Order: sequence, then C-alpha cells, then structure tokens
Amino acid sequence: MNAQHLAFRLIVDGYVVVPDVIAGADMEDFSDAFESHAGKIGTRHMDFAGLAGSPRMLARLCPPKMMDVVDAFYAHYSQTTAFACCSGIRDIFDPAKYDASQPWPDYSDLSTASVGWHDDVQGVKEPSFRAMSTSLSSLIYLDETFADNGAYVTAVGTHHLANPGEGDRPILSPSSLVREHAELRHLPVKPGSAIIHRAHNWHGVVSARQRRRVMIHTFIARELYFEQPGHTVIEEEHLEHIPAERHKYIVRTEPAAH
Ligand SMILES: O=C(O)CCC(=O)C(=O)O
Repeated sequence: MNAQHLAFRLIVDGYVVVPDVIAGADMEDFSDAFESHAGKIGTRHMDFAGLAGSPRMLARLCPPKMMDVVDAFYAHYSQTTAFACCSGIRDIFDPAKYDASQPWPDYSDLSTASVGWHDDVQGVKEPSFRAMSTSLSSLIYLDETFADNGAYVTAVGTHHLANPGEGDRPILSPSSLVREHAELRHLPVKPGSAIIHRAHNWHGVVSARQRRRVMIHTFIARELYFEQPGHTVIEEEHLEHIPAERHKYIVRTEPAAH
C-alpha cells in the first residue's frame, strides 16, 4: 500500500478504499468486542458514549494504516491531522424490519435507487466552509459488503461542487445535479477495510439484509479545529485505552489562552 498514492486519489476523487486497516486476530478481537458490548448494553447502534464503554473498541480509533493516508492527505494542504468526531459504531441491519418475502430493491441504477444520497455537511450544525473543505470521514467495516447488499455508494469527485457562501457557510450543490451528472459507483469492501471520504463528497448506502457493522470517525485540520464547533470530547479516561502514539491526533478541547 502506498499511502501517498491513496491520499492522491482521496484528494482528486473525494474517496478512497484502504484495505486491511484492521486485520487477522485484531479484527476478530474487534468483532468480538462489538458483540460482547452490544449484548451487555442491549443495542447494536452505539454512539460515541456507547462505544467508549468498551476499551477494546476505543483502542481501534485511528488505526495506523488508515492514518498514514489521512496524514498524507493533510500534508498536501500543509495542514496536520486532528481527530474531530466519532459517531460511534453500528449494525445497520435490522432483522425485525427485513422481510425476506418482499422483492429486494434494484440497485443497478444509482441515479434512481433509494440510497439516501447526501453530503455529510448537511448534518453539521454551523458548518465552516474553510474547516469542512478538508474535513474527512472514515468508515471502518467489520463485515463484507456487496453492490446489492450493504455497500457504500459514492458520487466521484463531487466534493468539488461545494462553494463558500456568506459568513464562511458552505453552499452545497443540489442532489439532482449529483444524480444526473456524477459518476456513481458502488464501493463493496472486505471486513477490516476503511473507506475514507471528503466530507463534501456525496455518498449513500445500499440497504443491508445481513449483519453490516461500521465504525465512523471524522478528521479536521488541526489548524482549523476551533473554527468548527461540535467535536467529540475525548476524556482522560478514554485516552488510557487509545495507544499512546495516536494521542497526537487528539486536540485539547479548550483553545490555548493568548
Ligand atoms: O453506513 C454507511 O456505510 C454510510 C453511512 C453514511 O453515509 C454516513 O454516516 O454519512
């Protein structure tokens, strides 16, 4: 794996797949940590507080093979990597809602398929264009996904469409423009892979009819960290479980006094 090459693809295409960021026995342990914690707390949809209740899952934040690509991406912009948010870990498959007797939707034409196309910045309160333009999301998959079952879908290069508006608010392109003109791709992955995408790159997800677990965390330029409110706070008690060499990604939550 050449981190510089993958970072280049992320810069230009708006997304990249990094295989085996968690692999082998480490992956088995991660999967086991999810299952035992989900059983303990009674949910397969964990926000950060839920995830942080499991030291074994906290230890998987910022895996080095993924961070090599993220660091190369920020270096291109003369910025440094900071951890921004973790929305937790979840299994999107809900057996209670899955009716095997119903025909499965056709996902062959992504311009019309129901995959929930969005730009992540739509979900950010008070977004700053400057900060969001190099913000990244990472999705680490614990299960294999397929073009007709649980895969992430991407609209290649659509991060280029966002523009700065008044007061540094991003202006987003209409979804119709993306569906009509972008190259829309399925991104099925193997367990242990990460999809990294730029916050503004449009994406969606094919419904799942099997277990489909993913952990999501996001990054921002350290230089712009305090221009964007709403980050996940990492407490001392969490840091204990995150390997020491990854602490460089965690920013103090109060800006330094001047
Ligand atoms: O679950 C996925 O694969 C995609 C999730 C997603 O689109 C998002 O968190 O913005």
